Amino acid sequence: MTTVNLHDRIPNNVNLSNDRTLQRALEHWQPGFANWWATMGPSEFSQREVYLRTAVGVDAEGWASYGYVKMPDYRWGIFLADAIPDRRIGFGDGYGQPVWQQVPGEFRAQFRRLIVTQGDTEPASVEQQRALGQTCPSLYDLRNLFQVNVEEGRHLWAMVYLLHAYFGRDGREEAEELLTRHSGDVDKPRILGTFNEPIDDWLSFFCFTYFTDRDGKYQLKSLAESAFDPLARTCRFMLTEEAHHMFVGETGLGRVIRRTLEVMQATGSEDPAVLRTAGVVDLPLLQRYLNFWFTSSLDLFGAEVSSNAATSFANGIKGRPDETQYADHLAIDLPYTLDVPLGAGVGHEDVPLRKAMNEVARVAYVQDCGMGLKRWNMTIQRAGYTQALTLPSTRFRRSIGAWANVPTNPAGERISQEAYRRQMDDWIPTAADRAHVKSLMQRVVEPGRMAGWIAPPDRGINNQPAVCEYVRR
Ligand code: BYC
Ligand code: FE
Ligand code: FE
Repeated sequence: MTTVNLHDRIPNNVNLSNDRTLQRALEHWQPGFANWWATMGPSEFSQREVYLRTAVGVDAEGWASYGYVKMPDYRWGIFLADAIPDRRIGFGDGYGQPVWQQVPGEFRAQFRRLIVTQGDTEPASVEQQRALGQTCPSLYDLRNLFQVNVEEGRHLWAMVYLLHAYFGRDGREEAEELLTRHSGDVDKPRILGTFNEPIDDWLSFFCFTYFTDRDGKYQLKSLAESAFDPLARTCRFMLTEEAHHMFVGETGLGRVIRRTLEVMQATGSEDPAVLRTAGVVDLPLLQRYLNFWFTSSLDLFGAEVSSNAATSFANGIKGRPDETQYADHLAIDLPYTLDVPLGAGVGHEDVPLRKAMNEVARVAYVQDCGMGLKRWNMTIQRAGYTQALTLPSTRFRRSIGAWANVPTNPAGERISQEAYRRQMDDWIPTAADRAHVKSLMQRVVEPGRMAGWIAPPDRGINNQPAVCEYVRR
């Protein structure tokens, strides 16, 4: 295993102290990061001690150490998964050749664009989530929010390391830019759509960590296949952190549902008005939140037909998630059938598989999204109710790709623009929905207490009790 230098100014397992120039460049970027965290991160809580895990190694067992840390003192660092000896390119035209330790000049622009896009999402999410601490439902949830935030900060470090180490001056400039674009900024927004959507309440946060961090999982899986080995190794390690983010989303939404079911049983009512008065989230409202964040996150995979994706695949830049599951890693000349708008209905079009790689990843993602819904629906059924949560069609409410701005209902059936506009309030959160959710967002910070709209977690963090002073003064 590579050695982890935790006591360097920048913790790392890349032997940073052996490359003085790089070390100095990153140390030069570091205060900018600290300043960004202090102004755009959860700064209100900078003096609190938070029970956080910190990466201290990269092997599967025991990479994490838990303890109370003030967030500004968090040990953000550079961690790459261990190199796989004699690793070979796993897909595309260079299949079977040795992987690269440097970026080939001809692919530099493409790599830079992907790394910048990936890097841009990480601080964006911290910016989106920065006010949530004010309305946390419990100290357990507050701690999880901060854990996600510091790790997204570390993911930014991961991409900045690659930019500094492999892209020279351009890379250093891009690293600066990552701190100057801001989520929702009218002049300098973040690159991808979802990362400019406000996350004002915890229901949105749980949907975001369920759906949008899961896009992160699939994009990182694709980049973990890359022939550029430092990128692959970085993404492999990031994936180990990502699991917790999706856990926060899945268990968060699961706890919301459990609490709603308790109140449905106690009141003997499924009427949203009754449930709202009782201070919980009715399931139709939750469905609209799911619809919103799922459809927004679908756009993050790019267009169904993409020559960017084809070139990236051909050149070994970006593979498919879990590339090893396929028998054929060249994917030449195979057709892939897509649903496309045809007249007033839905038609089919065969495109070369390589051009459809965004869609291949999206399909895997949608299937993964479905797992949580299955579990939640089981809970609902067991409680004796017939309501079920669903994922809308991938054709619904899209802004990118073949279905962009094509009006359909959540089942994916074509409808008129007029009908689409008229029924939108049934499909995505209304102003009244948001106002209700907002009214529930009261800060609960007494150890052991939980807001009334969410059930307590089954267990605590790192074998600690569920009720524990996870954040303290
Ligand atoms: N919004 O050829 P296409 C995460 C642009 S999440 C705005 O289909 P391509 C995280 C696209 O850039 C994971 N623009 O694009 C989660 C292109 O623009 P240009 C983030 C969009 O390249 C939670 C044009 O449309 N990682 O880590 O095949 C918390 C044509 O599209 C959008 C990555 O995304 C959009 N939604 O695919 C924290 C991985 N979609 O170049 C973190 C790196 C597309 O023509 N990025 N466009 O000006 C990529 O792999 C690719 O850039 C994309 C797009 C998959 C995003
Ligand atoms: Fe991330
Ligand atoms: Fe994440």
